[in-house]
Amino acid sequence: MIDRLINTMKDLLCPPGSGVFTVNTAKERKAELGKLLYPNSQNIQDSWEQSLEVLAQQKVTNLLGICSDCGGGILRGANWGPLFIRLKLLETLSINKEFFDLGDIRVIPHLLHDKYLNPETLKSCKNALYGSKESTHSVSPLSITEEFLDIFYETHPKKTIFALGGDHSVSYPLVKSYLKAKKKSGTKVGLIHFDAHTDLLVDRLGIDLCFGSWTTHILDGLDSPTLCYQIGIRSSGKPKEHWEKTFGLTQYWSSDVFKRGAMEIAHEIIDKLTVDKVEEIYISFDIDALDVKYASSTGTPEADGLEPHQAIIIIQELQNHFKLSGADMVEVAPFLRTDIEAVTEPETTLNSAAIISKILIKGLNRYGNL
Ligand SMILES: [Mn+2]
Repeated sequence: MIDRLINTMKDLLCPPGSGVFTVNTAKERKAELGKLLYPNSQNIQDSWEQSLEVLAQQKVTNLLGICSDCGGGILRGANWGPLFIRLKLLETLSINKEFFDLGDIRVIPHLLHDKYLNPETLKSCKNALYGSKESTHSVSPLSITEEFLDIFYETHPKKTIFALGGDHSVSYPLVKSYLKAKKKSGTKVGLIHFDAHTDLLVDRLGIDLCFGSWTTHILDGLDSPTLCYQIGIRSSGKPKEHWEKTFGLTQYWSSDVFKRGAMEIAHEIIDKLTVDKVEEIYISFDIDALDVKYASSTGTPEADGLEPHQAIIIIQELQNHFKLSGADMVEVAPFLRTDIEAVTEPETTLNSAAIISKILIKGLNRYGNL
């Protein structure tokens, strides 16, 4: 079982920071990350493959990069999130001992999900990724992520994943596999979704799994949509009541957080999840939940958003009451920026993402990962 997982990882994943298919772009940054993760290595591919052999014994959470922005569609560039956020985590926050790096999902940047592909394209992409047209592996980033995580959780049901996106569509396979695993172990879970947007379209121009529609389709996997809480919403064509009535979830818009305070909101969610007998939670964090002052290097920056400390209070209070057993940080696009006075980008956005990622990683490590 463990061998099967490691062999699958060698097929479906690549070394940390290598998920964007490129020859020269950001070459120095990749080398820098390689040095930080494998200090004495002559060959990153070999060092990464060797490191996978000790996965089973690791007691910390597992970091997974998904460099896909094919599910985005306004300004792309979140494919660079995993490389840049890792560097920030390691260089500024020095937390290399607090996570085990699984590497990045292999990404064909033109693909989203295998269900959108015809048989010829599937075959030629299988050939490109795995050297055989007859391979049984998936080829699109969302499909590969789900395939990998299903085997990961089957092999190690108590281990946790902290994922770096990618546009927000990557949370669809991340949360889907997580929910399947939790259902199997009989664990009741809630989903906490930080975002400026609801991501509750049924489809966008006919595509059902994208950054604007992933939440709609993940609700089916929860015991009840009432176990989903969205925080930080402010850019929406329809009022809160519409979304709550249509989908059955609960929203705290960023104006609610400013009016009532982060602590009060956190405790209202905690009380409701407690009544519903939830044991564990997943937190999906779209960086645009934060105000544009703290996060402008993203595809759809929005004003009037959360202050980082408000998000942190809510995350920490939730972690004090429920086991955090899955989390992601998405939509950080370091090559994008909005010109705002006195804000240096992408450093500001990367710092915000790294600080919140660190809190999520510590939360995931709190109850062990074995
Ligand atoms: Mn989102």
